[in-house]
Amino acid sequence: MNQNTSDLFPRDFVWGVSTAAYQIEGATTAGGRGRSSWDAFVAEPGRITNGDTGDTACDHYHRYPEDIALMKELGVDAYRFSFSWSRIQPGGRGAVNGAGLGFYDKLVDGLLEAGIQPSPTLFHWDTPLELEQAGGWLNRDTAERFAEYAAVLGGHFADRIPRWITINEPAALTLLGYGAGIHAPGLALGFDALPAAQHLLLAHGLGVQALRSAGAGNIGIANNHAATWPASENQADQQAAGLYDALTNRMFADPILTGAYPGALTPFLPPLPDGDLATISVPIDWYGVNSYNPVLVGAPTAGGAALVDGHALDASLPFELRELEGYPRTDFDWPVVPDALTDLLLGFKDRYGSKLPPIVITENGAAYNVGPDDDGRVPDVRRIDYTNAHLQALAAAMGAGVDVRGYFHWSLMDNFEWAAGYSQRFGLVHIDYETQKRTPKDSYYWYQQLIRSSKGAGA
Ligand code: IFM
Repeated sequence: MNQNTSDLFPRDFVWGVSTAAYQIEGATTAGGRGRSSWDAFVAEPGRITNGDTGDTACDHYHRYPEDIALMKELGVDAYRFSFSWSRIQPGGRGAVNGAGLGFYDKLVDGLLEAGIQPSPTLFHWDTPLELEQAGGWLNRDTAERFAEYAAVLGGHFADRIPRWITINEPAALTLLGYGAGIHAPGLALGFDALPAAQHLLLAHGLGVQALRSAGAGNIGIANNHAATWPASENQADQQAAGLYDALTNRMFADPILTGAYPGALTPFLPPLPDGDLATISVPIDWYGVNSYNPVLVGAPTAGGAALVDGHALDASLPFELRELEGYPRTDFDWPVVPDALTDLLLGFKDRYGSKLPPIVITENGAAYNVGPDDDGRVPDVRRIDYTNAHLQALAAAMGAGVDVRGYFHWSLMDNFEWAAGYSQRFGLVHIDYETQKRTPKDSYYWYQQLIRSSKGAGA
């Protein structure tokens, strides 16, 4: 199985794993780190399953050498992590915190010594709290502050970092954080959340410019995408699915790749200042796709509710997520539909044509909550099946002409899954949160073998 799947990828394909700062680092008060929107959000009662917080998480801040060793053994080419803005600029602006940069110096140097390409995301949702309290991403100033932060990171790391990602999943932050109130900062503004999208887009464009001015190259963004299927042929369902697609898939991709918003969103968007779209669509070197599963969308039904991971959204929304029946489900209740990844990528090729740069899969994976058995082994065979099937679906898209350069599995290790706390395990490495013991799962060894075979190194 491994051998066959690995044969489908070119020798220079980049194999990686992904994580994010707030989800793994812990040590939220160490080294002069400031508070972030997520520190404040998790402290609000009822926000997170079991009242979990990222205070300790995987204690990666202290255990990063062990985690680098695990990645070296795994054989990945690249590691996607994120910088915590609050470690670098505790208040989100101005003076740089040397201890914060120092942590990432050690991480980056350790990765380079291990032969792993550091591939950081500048911002993965943990907005410095002072900026959040000043309006966060609803405030245009946050985009300017992000540019300043990007310049700091570019200036410090350009000569050591071979691949950069500006922002992770701005659509998720806009819609879940400002639209639905499920993520930090917990605002349920509905369509009034959309200025946050504009400012995140602007931040991306300004960030690309700041990184390039500092000498950094090979820059992309990691956007979340789901193949969006209308619930039926009827016009109301088609329209609802079209709007959902515009909001979740096209609100960021279209302006970045084509310099224009999808027409369906115009009624909801405040006018943009002149020049913003040119900044937003500044060329990138590759486009990152985070994708897990497709969605089935229909027109709202009486008494129906749009659901995201068990959270009911505002019932007055002009669309509704429907149950995709007939597919296996992960333990997070996400449908497993590998072909949807092929579908999604072919859709990208059709929609954006020559405007689409090479793609990198910056996240893909699944939550299966399997722990060690009596022999200490973690037999997470469903993760292996999920990943294998998605890699085959990816290869099918590549075979049909989509230029994909790399795959980063989400995630290296179990971690803090946002509103779901520690209840969902996405890792190739199991974390015992009591002891912080790391146990590579069967999927880790499977991925290791796949990478070796793909590089022609055999068993
Ligand atoms: O854990 C998240 C990650 O932070 C962003 N993309 C989706 C993952 C799984 O939900």
